[in-house]
Amino acid sequence: MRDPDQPDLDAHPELRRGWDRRQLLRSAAAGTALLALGGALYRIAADDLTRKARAEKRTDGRARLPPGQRVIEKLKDMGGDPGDGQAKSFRLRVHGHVKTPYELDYAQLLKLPQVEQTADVHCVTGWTVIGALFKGVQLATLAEKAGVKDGVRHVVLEAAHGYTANAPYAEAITPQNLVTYRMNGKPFALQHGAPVRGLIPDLYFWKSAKWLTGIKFVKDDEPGYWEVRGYHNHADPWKEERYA
Ligand SMILES: Nc1nc2c(c(=O)[nH]1)N[C@H]1C(S)=C(S)[C@@H](COP(=O)(O)O)O[C@H]1N2
Ligand SMILES: [Mo]
Repeated sequence: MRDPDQPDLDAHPELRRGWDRRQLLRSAAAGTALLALGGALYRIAADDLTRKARAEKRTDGRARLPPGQRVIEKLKDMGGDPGDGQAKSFRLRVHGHVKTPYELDYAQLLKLPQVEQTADVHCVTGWTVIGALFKGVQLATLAEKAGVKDGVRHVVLEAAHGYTANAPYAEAITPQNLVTYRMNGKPFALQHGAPVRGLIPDLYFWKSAKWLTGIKFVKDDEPGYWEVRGYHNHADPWKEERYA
């Protein structure tokens, strides 16, 4: 059917250029509106997730969403100095104040007891990703295999190019803390820590070292990369322990 606005272009061919141009502008404007709508839909979905998470409680009684956080739909790439990302060159050194230090390659890591569990992660910049499925090995399993000695109070996650993050030993060996190589069934992209990253979900996300190379158990605390740069040593999102 003819657009009711369209002039009779057969009778008035001189109007064609103007009309075509008007159509072009119209469709461009429609495209812009669609893009804006796409962005708006994305925001509405995230706002819904935020509202829903705010209304929920965790099984430990804490609010699902820590104060000052907003839910987004996928991890943001927060940068850092990447490792080579390759499973074949991956080595994890488990050491420190332990009876039996050891090193694992990727295949050996996969031979240890594996767990798969959902977790929420909270970035200090204010975004949260909820309900992601992570697969890996519990820090507790690695600790047990090393035979952690008396007096150990802290764990240091070590990563490529000297990045480190510290956590209290007692909080690191609870079941939700992993070295992980799958998120929602997929390997981590390089920028998200491939092939293996740490996961300490109940502390701010900078504690979850990407491009993991080692786990060190220590008696005396060793504040990590961000902890010596003004960020809180403990980093509990529910207490908003963002900065020192
Ligand atoms: N090795 C390493 N791990 C790191 C970082 C880093 O710079 N280097 N950044 C941390 C910070 S500040 C955050 S918020 C998360 C971000 O992870 P993502 O980029 O996968 O979202 O990784 C953490 N792990
Ligand atoms: Mo961060």
